[in-house]
Amino acid sequence: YITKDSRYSFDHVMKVIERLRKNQHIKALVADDSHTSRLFVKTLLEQYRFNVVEAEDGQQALAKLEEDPEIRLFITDHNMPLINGYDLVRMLRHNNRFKDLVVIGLSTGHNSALSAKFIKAGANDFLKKPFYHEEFHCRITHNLESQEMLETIRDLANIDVLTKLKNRRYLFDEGESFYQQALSHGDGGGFAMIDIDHFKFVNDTYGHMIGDSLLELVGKEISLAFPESLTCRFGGEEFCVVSNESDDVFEQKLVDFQASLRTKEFTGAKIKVTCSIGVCHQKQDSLDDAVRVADKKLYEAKNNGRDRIEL
Ligand code: GH3
Ligand code: MG
Ligand code: MG
Ligand code: MG
Repeated sequence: YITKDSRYSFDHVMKVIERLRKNQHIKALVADDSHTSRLFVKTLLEQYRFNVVEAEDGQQALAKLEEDPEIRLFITDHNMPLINGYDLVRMLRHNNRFKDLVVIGLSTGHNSALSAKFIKAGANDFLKKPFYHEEFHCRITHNLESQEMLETIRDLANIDVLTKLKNRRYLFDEGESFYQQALSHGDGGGFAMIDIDHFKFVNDTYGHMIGDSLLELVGKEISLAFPESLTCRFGGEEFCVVSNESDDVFEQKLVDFQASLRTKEFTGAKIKVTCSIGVCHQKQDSLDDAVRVADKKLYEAKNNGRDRIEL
């Protein structure tokens, strides 16, 4: 893959080395009923430093993908017993869990419509056997890099840069389905809005940089306090939590969080802060409604003296 072609620049070689370094952390699954074919692809992938697992038929491949979320690259033959490669790709693409899996189809060149079928079904790419090794490498690298770029862009769009919590955009795009799912699981579906008290005072007294690092630290505390929930930075010094736990468990966690925040000293300046919390107690039809209710409760918590929870 660094061929004898002398036109390759130093930059190109460095890029290849960087790619090989990343590949070490990527688990690839090779599905092929032919032992020889499977071994051949596996050996090639191992030369590129991938961590390779194998499947002998479509059903085994599906089982391995379902049980191992670390598999990020899937190279599949078409003609296999139990489930063929094309049907397998269609099944995977109907499951949101596998939306980030890079899938490359492989087959002998008899059926010229097969590559289009694979790609229409959602495969990232397709190669006819036998293939030129360097083309195999280029296509895999190209598809992995596109996928990685997509994930970076998605993170940039959904994650708050300062606190690394999900942002408001994510809350309104994806939060609704999280909320509905939580509601459907028995007594989940709590929602809380958390606002730091007198945060303007922190900025005015210690400066915006310290204010920023305090927001970062509070964000970290929130993600630690509600690991099962969807935690977001709603904006400014306001955070929110969509819970999929029962009301009792959620409310206890809110009480504990508020109490622990009271005792913490943040940054080198040993700043202490408190927060007010508004909780949407009754289940609402939509996340928008839950936000509205919790916001009103938060306003009450502020009016009733701050550093308190209103249910
Ligand atoms: P209250 O107890 O009523 O919530 O008072 P407060 O001062 O926390 O609320 P207010 O809404 O008056 O002020 C919020 C402040 O948060 C003002 C704004 O400058 C600051 N803020 C918002 N976003 C950021 C940020 O990203 N970094 C920093 N350092 N400050 C921020
Ligand atoms: Mg086969
Ligand atoms: Mg505030
Ligand atoms: Mg506020």
